[in-house]
Amino acid sequence: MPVARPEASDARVIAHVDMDCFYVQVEQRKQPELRGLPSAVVQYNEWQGGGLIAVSYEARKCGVKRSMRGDEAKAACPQIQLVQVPVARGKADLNLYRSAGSEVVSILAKSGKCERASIDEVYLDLTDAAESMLADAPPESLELIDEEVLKSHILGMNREDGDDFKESVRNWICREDADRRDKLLSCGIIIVAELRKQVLKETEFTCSAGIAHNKMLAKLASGMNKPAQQTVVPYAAVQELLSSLPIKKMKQLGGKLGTSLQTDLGVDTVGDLLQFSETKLQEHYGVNTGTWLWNIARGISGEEVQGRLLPKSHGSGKTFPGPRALKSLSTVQHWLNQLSEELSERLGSDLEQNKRIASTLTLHASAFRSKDSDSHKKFPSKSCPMRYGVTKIQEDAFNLFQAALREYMGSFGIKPQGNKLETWRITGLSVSASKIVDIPSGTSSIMRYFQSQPTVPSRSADGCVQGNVAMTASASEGCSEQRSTETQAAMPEVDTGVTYTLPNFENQDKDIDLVSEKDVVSCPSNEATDVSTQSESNKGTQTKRIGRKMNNSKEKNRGMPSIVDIFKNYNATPPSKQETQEDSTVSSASKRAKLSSSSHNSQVNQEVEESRETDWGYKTDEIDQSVFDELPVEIQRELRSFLRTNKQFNTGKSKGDGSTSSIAHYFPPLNR
Ligand code: TTP
Repeated sequence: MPVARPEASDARVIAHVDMDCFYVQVEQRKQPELRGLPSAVVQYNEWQGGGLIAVSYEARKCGVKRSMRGDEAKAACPQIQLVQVPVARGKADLNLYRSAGSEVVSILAKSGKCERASIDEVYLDLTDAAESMLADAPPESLELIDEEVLKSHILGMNREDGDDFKESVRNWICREDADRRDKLLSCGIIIVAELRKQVLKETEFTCSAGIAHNKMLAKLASGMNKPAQQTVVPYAAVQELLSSLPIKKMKQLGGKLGTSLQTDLGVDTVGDLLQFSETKLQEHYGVNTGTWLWNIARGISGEEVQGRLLPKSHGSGKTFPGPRALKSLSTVQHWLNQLSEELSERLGSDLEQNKRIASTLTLHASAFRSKDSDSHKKFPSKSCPMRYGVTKIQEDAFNLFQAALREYMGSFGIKPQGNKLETWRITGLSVSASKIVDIPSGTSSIMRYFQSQPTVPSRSADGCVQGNVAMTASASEGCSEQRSTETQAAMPEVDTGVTYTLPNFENQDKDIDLVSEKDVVSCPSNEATDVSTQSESNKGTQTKRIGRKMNNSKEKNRGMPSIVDIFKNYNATPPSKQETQEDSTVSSASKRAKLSSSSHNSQVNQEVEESRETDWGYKTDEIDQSVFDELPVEIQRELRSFLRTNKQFNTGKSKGDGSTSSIAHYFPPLNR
């Protein structure tokens, strides 16, 4: 079967770097006496020695597997050292591993475009670096080639019997007659070997890598020779690699789509797909999926390495297997509170360190119904706009859960807590924050910042969120993936901290590995679900919120809340330490915004007005003029007139004395 020539992207040099038995290495760095010993990281000790989540290569040699419990691992390998994963709030605390992953990312990111794909995986686009090397110091001109380079596994490399392995690698890398693609790959091999050595030197961690012309092939290759090795896929070796690759081993084909390919089309390996035309695959699986399948059969993937060092979403999850399944609303709420607390903490750090905010909160759960013939019915995932502050996240997460539960139970109805006829059990819960965006500088950021604080969703008598439950494309995040529910179920606990991009599929429901369905529970006062459309969606709401105080100039802004209204209701006094710890700093702003939003109650408004003098925590005459340069003219005008009525406002030039205050000072989260 002829293989179509890939696009120009085959001249790219992409690496996938994957840490070896990562959590074990992190623990070994903490306790160096564990190095070289069979060891594993476990969660929980109370049942059969806890579940293994990471296993050292020494322990793997003794037959220890990740699927085992601690007791089983000890039976298989009596000398195994089990290290308990850190625990906080009754669940695994992965912060140690997350920051160890960040150390690695910061080293790798110096080499080119870098995408953090998970807690311990990174993609690098090394094309520019490889091209520079090829131009300045091509491999054949090098007198000395590092040993680490010579240990590389090059797929399809010809080697006569008896040829020295390293010598063969050297010859392959230094071929003068190689085509440009292979020459670029050779440069990639040298660069990646150097990077891996650097990572080892600076972090004490070993990693493995795949080097190829695209992300898909690089990822496949990185797992082929572990630990501490690198594997290369030259263009000429692609067909052979894919012809023997079981279809289910391919990313995104481990679920229903892979099963369908096996049973409906009799496809066992990725290479088997070559026998089907693009049209045929499209007929079966839709246009996008069909084309994607046709491409992967040929090793073609146009997926770009995204310059992203930070996670695309944050999540906190926990599973409750077997007898630990949750069966009452109060225990669900307890765990949602713990998970929300962790999520809020991470959102707070992200805001503080990276000036990023998340726009969507999503609740996922796995469940079963005890008296159910349709026990495989999925528990629906629900999303709503993100409100910062731990109590708000807890409240929203629980509301989302109840809305989802109501839908899940359908005609069964939700049995009240304590009722003996309870018909549901929760085996996994997770809350995640997605659609994370940078806070842009300037006023619009401030407006969006406040606009993203919707009012509290109202509740019905049964405590469920009111509003239409509707599937929206914006909430389904077709391009992002978190560890699938299947994976979560296999894991004692899951960190859903990092997401990465998938191709867009037309028939998402064909593959269980893809994003699970997500509905949006519309919060009555703010139905925005997408950052880009959020301000549009908020117009009505915001107009209502401040309607009582609108003047003509505000009306020109059609629904934009006046910055004066925000300031009026905003306590700029830095939050106390206690507040900072317990509640993201956004919450104090949010509390004010919320107060404003519920200002239909004139008494509340009156109180706000009365307390303004005391709440207003900075001296208006200390505001630097330059602050206003960041604002649009009409807002500058509005704000000036407000300040004039309160204090004498100096309309002169900026102080320019170095003590310049910034607008950020009035917004503690930005300031801190
Ligand atoms: P992996 O990269 O899948 O595995 P690993 O680094 O332990 O081992 P390998 O050398 O084979 O790549 O996962 C990275 C870390 O994520 C792992 O050390 C522990 C954690 N993890 C879980 O907590 N649960 C899981 O189910 C998986 C797969 C990983």
